[in-house]
Amino acid sequence: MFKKILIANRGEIAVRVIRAAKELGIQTVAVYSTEDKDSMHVKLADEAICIGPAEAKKSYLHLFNIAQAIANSGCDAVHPGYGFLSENPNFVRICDDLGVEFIGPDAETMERLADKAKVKAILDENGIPTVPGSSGSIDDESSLIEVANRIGYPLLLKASWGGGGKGMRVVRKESELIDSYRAAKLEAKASFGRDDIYIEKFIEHPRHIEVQIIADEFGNIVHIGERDCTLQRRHQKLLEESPSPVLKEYTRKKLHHTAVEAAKVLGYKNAGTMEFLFDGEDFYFIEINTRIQVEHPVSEMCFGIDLIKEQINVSAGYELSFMQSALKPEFHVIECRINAEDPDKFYPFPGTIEGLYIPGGPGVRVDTAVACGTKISPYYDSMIAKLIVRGNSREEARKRMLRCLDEFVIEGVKTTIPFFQRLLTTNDFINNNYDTNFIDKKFLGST
Ligand code: MV4
Repeated sequence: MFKKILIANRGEIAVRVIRAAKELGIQTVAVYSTEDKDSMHVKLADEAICIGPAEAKKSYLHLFNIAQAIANSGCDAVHPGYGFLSENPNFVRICDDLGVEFIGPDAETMERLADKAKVKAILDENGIPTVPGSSGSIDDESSLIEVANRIGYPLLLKASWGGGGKGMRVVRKESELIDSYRAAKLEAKASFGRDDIYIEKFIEHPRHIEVQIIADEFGNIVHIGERDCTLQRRHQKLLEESPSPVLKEYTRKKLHHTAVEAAKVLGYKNAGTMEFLFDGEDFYFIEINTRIQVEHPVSEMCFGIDLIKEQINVSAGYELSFMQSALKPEFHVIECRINAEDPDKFYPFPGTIEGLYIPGGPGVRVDTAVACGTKISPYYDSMIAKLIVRGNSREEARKRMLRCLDEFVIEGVKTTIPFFQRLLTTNDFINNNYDTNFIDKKFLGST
């Protein structure tokens, strides 16, 4: 087993990884920007190394500074968390060159799977259902028109190397196609440095459902159920739950099986997530995430496992600690992302936490790195805490979440708590009557 892990991240995910490592008897090294010198992840780690000033580009994203910290720390493994360098194959190669294990997929796999158009084409050839669209990226404007006519409108242009909705354009009629294509290309180039675009049929009212998988080096691949992440705002997830309240048992089993098959086809190792769109009847693969995600605790609480420990285990070359047959979803779980934001406009609202009471009690988990006096920095994302609750039914989990939101006290900054209190009491949430457009179109429009 590893002796010392460096955590190349900050905030609640750094704390989460430090806790898992400690329980495994592994020493921990935090890295931090000057802005974060008093943060919880620095306090909780056995050692801490400063990697630069506040701006992420000069610290948490700075390959050379982090490489130096890795070399100086004497660690034998690195956990990247999510965001920052977690999906950067060059960072994985740096770890390789330094002789330390990157906790995640290997560099070649990470790079190969970053091309979403390519991944879809490969899965399609192997019988995995994907959204109808182009096979790979579109090379020129004449094939664009040809493919668009074959698929039909409305359609969606997506950046092959993209994420977060950047470089995405809905096209409703042929007259808009070329202009939208050129605009998507420019946006993709500016955001990701590559302007490859692919086309999909636009699914107007999907649910966004993802399947957690984890694979070891012995060929064992298991799924840890699905997470319904339909409730988003500007491609930022707000609330996630498991199991998805809209899947019938037959479809759910087929979805899980499909996710595991896709992981096999792609030769995937370590923890990953297969994202699907569900249109009420069928599901379609859209992309794979090669990192641990923000919402991983939803699956952990549903199944009673520890995904970070399993990631560390399989990266160290051990077998997964459980088989598929041992995994049973035991609870309904809901997670709310509590952000320091103006709850009506969803603008970041940095400031200092002057007062804090964190809810507790049975079936409650709060992943956070804040305490009284913590400054929510404008330099990083505005998430203060993940509030995760479980119940024996969706209704019990919903009521427990409302109880916890009521208990939660965060003074000094505005938060998304009031938003969730309204959301969780609307009939559309209670009755599962929503799709990915819900927050943008209906919910905020009516308040
Ligand atoms: C889609 C889609 C509908 N049809 N693809 C958005 C981010 C990326 N992870 C996948 N996304 C979507 N892809 C097709 N073919 C709907 C979404 C989508 C979405 C779109 C608009 C506004 C909010 C959204 C939230 C989740 C997913």
